[in-house]
Amino acid sequence: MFPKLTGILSLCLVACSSVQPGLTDSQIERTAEADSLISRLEQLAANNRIAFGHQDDVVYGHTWSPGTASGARSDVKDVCGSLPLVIGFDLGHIEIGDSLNLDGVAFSDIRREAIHHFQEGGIITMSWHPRNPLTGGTAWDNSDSTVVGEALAKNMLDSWHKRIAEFFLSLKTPDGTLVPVIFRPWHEMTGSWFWWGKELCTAEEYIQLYRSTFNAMHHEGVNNLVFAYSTGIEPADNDEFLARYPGDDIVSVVGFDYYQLGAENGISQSKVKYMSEMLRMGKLVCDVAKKHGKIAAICETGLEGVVDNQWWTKTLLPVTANLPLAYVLVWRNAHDMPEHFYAPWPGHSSQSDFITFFNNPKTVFLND
Ligand code: BMA
Repeated sequence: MFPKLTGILSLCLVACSSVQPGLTDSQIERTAEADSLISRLEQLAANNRIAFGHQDDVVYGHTWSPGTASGARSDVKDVCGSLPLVIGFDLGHIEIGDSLNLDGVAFSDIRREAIHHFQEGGIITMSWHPRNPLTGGTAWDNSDSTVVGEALAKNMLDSWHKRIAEFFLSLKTPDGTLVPVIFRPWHEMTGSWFWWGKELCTAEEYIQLYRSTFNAMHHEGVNNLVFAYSTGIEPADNDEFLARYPGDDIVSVVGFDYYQLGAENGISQSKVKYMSEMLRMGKLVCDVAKKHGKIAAICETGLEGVVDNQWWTKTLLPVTANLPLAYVLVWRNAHDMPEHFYAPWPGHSSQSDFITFFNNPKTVFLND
């Protein structure tokens, strides 16, 4: 499918092979499928539905490893009979040319499953936990606060961008249609646990970093992306949320990541805090979305080990009930860390509550 070109400026962009800072959303080149994905997300939110998402859903699960049953299994489907509508994958380590991502999933499996899920009517989102380009450490290596400035000044991300661009362009169905992807780079920038975090770079540097990724994708002809900007829960208000916002001209989804923390003081207390912060941030992103003509979402969430049998209907559902959020994605069910899972698996104690959540008219799964 050829990218849709709108506006004279877009035509110039093809010739110039770079995107200028002043572009408006309508002037960006995007495939018809990426535009349809945006409309679909808008419709979900407008109809007061919410798509359910799960990270790595089809590439491994609580009791099965990557490679063993990729594409043939899903913990979520084994519990409720349907795949999630949204499946998340992570591109961490693609930048260094590895064949497996940071959690041991083959990029060839991610490619195959992303294409397949799209063909089945599903939605794909991709995050990226790239290594630290200065120290060679992980995405969580926040030991050096010059990294973003250095990476930008020395064009250290050029080869990394080329590799992710190549991957996005390889997500093609047999008829040549590029799979649209909600791409969520440089996430949780309001905290300081990643090397691109708040205390490690200025707002200007962060915005330059995000825009360099956007520009690089367009330079490489990647037009199947819908960009998401997802903070933590640090922002106290819209201004703080938008302090590092890369711009209305390039972002389509505004969201946040937040988890219910372990129950140091008892599950009921952690639930109270989680629900109040989810409601506060949910309202905040919906308000920003409304004012900026964007789509609001909960890009990452969950309660590790789902140690509350009624978490789905008594915690997650109520915080999303009255908000126009397009989707909510829970994090991965690790196969090699028994307590590290965020969706139920067959036999898990929250299974029946999850089925009630699945049957609720608000939630949307692939089979809906
Ligand atoms: C984190 C954990 C890690 C994982 C990372 C990227 O939150 O799940 O184990 O490596 O996400 O998927």
